[in-house]
Amino acid sequence: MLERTLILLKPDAVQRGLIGEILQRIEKKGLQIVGLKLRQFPRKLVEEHYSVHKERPFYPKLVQFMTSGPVVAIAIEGKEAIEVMRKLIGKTNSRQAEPGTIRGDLGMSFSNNLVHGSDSPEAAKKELALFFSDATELCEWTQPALEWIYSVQEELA
Ligand code: IDP
Ligand code: MG
Repeated sequence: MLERTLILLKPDAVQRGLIGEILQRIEKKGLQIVGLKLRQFPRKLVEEHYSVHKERPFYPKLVQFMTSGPVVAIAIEGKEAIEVMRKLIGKTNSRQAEPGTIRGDLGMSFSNNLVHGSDSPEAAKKELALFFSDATELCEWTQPALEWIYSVQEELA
């Protein structure tokens, strides 16, 4: 019943020294990190990741931005992790994103909006396979606080 999602800390988050701040928000929420790496990802991989936006006017600049420096790729696990992370991240345009969200608290830009989060189970599956193609990079483990983060009887039955 636990779900996985792919999160990227975009080059602006890395360059602005916000890796720790954003990871802390994810951990504090009670989501579990099952994969984590920092890398300047190849253009081909980024193009494939954003292929749904291929025809959009912002696509070339988006690919350029996402390959301009190191990115942190994170595999996250939790109940309804995809939706929970999308809420934590906030609206795409950081200026419109609600206070309390990552984009709402930390950003001012539409394009340089700090974080990517998969938007559906299909997207999560595809994106996790792209960024963690080697399954040994993902760890199977159970956080000790799991039964305090959730009600075991109500939520993890
Ligand atoms: P999302 O990241 O909130 O899911 P998407 O619509 O999937 O937003 O767009 C992917 C990324 O492309 C955004 O996070 C943002 O960096 C960039 N982007 C999307 N729409 C625009 C736009 O209208 N102007 C500039 N950048 C955009
Ligand atoms: Mg998207």
